Amino acid sequence: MNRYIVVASVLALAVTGACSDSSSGGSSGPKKITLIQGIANEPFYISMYCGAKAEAAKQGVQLSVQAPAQWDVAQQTQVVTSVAASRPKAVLIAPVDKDAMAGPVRQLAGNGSKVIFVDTDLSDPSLGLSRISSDNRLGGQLAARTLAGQIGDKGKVVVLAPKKGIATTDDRVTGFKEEIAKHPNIKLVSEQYPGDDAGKATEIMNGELSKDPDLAGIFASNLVTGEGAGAALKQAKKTGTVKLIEFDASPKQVEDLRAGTIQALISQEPLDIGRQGIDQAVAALNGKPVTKQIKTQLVAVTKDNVDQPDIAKYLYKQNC
Ligand code: T6T
Repeated sequence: MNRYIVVASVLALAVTGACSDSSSGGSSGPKKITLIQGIANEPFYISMYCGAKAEAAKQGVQLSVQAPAQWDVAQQTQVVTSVAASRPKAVLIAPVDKDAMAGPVRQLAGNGSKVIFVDTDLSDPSLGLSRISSDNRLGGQLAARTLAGQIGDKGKVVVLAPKKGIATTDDRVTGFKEEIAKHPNIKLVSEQYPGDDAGKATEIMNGELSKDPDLAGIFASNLVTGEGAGAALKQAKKTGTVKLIEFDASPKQVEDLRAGTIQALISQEPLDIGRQGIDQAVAALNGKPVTKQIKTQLVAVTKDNVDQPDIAKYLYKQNC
């Protein structure tokens, strides 16, 4: 998809958000906050925006949203540069690389914006007033235990993550490997990084499935790599035979869970991450104390519990 079309559509969303979110404010108008997502038009970040938007309306601040079309340092840097120039009072950002985005984030802070990390963050602990995310390492461990249960605690497994250097998925892979190491009859045969690209993930998984026809399980550490892994299993007619555990819970992933392509989803609470991001930004803007680190909930969603009322908040939205 053309990057400019995507960015433009996200900006249009921002304008809508701005109109409905700017109901209150003093003579100088409502405080402006910008959310910079990791990638545009993706249910995890759409849900985060929905949570932030609702909270911004409650708090009387004006929220806009921007995102790169792809999970890409250069594209997100461009977005950050233009946001920094507009000097919003606060920025909620999900940096696409824990080291490479440090410079652009410093630029935001240097221009006077309060910076809050939502979902991903940076290696440099001095940056960001607050960091709000799932406990991703714990999520990786939960994925490994869930996969072990699905494959009878034995067999070959593969782990997929978009790329190294993303704070969240790095932690998920670490947690997954830590837990798998405790299961002597499970062998991690491959760790693959296709980029945040479902097509490439499918290609790589096709190769893995031919290399190891007896593969028992796959852990796809995010929505996009999961989409690719699911497609490869469908092409190879191995759905249900090779057990698939994925992070996230987009409408498409939930559909695949119900159909038996996916055995479990390790789902996050992106709405809550967005909500708490706004709360932390508003606290910082009002000179109130902020919380340096906030961990939101994770849950393993299966075919058996997907319709339980307490699971609904873990299922992602396609629009607000
Ligand atoms: O898994 C989420 C997010 O938590 C991660 O940081 C990047 O990938 C997703 O956006 C899903 O595609």
